[in-house]
Amino acid sequence: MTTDRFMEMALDLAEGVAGQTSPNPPVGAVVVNGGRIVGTGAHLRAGGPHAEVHALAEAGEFARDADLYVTLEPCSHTGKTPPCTEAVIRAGIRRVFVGTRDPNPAVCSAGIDRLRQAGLEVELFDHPRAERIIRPFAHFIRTSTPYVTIKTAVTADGKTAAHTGHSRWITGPAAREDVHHLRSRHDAILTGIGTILQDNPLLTSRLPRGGKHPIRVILDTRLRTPVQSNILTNKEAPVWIICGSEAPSDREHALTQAGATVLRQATPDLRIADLLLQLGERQIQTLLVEAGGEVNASFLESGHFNQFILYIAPKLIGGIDAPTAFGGNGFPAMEQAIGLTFDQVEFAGKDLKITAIKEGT
Ligand code: AOF
Ligand code: ZN
Repeated sequence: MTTDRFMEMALDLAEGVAGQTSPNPPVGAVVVNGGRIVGTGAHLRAGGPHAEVHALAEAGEFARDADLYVTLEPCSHTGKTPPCTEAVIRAGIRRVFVGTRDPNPAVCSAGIDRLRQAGLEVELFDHPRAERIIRPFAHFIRTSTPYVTIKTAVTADGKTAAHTGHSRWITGPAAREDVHHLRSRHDAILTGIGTILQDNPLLTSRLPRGGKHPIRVILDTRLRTPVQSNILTNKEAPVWIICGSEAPSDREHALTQAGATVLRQATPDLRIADLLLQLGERQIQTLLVEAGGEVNASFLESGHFNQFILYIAPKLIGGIDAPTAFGGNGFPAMEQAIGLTFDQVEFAGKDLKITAIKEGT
């Protein structure tokens, strides 16, 4: 294995815990002594030991004079846990390879400086994968609001259903399983009351070998969610319902009795900016929007999203009245279009999966 391969391994470890560490970042670490892997670790949950601490514990005495590969700059501050820099120095590590700097202002560069000052050799990779993995954390640290991904599935002519409303299924089994992975890697999933009333979804993550469920969030201005809907009778994950200031209080009572948490906004109509602050306060770092055209449009038109994941099925359905992924009014001219950068293009079975990042995010 070359040195980069050890970093790739640390990155794999970090990717494996994406979605379970909020509000902390997912981080992986590998300790290598004389070309042998002597310790591996990942940050498993906020409040628990950091990735380096797990990897050093596994390495024990073999950490002396060894190299440490860590996807994120080791922390130099005391948070819920003591600084990793001191543990690294104490263990006798000689060289540290860092995937990317920690955007947390309490750490940024101070971790690397501390290690160098103690005489360790530090190499910063600025690795694109390491940067991609902590994008949601970097956004959350900067804005105190979740990193928003809008996901949609369309036919090759851009429709999300037939003109009759029929939509099961647009994409094939591989793409649908990929969506369940996506759900399990998010802290929360959001849909609108329209989707609840029309599709009666569960919004859980259903993977062949299990997966973490996201918190389920419904945008429901007037609290029309039926207490008998699948999302409420299924207790696998919490349900948070966001309503406007004038939503009836008897409905709030009924839904609370049914197990939901009702979060009321200060205005009669829902505001996406306020929603994101409400979710951020509750430590939601990543939000997956799986909704219909109107909710998608409110995220698009307010500009409050970061990533767009598009599954395209090799099918043509046609129809001027067949819905598309974004409703609303739309922007009047091409100069106002929201610019995207295509980050990844891959196959999911027979379907295409395009991951795009909003420009300026
Ligand atoms: C690392 N390794 O595995 C992680 C780091 O409250 P604490 O003590 O858990 O600290 C959280 C902060 O530590 C978090 O905001 C981020 O800056 C850094 N996360 N650092 O060296 C890790 N998860
Ligand atoms: Zn740390």
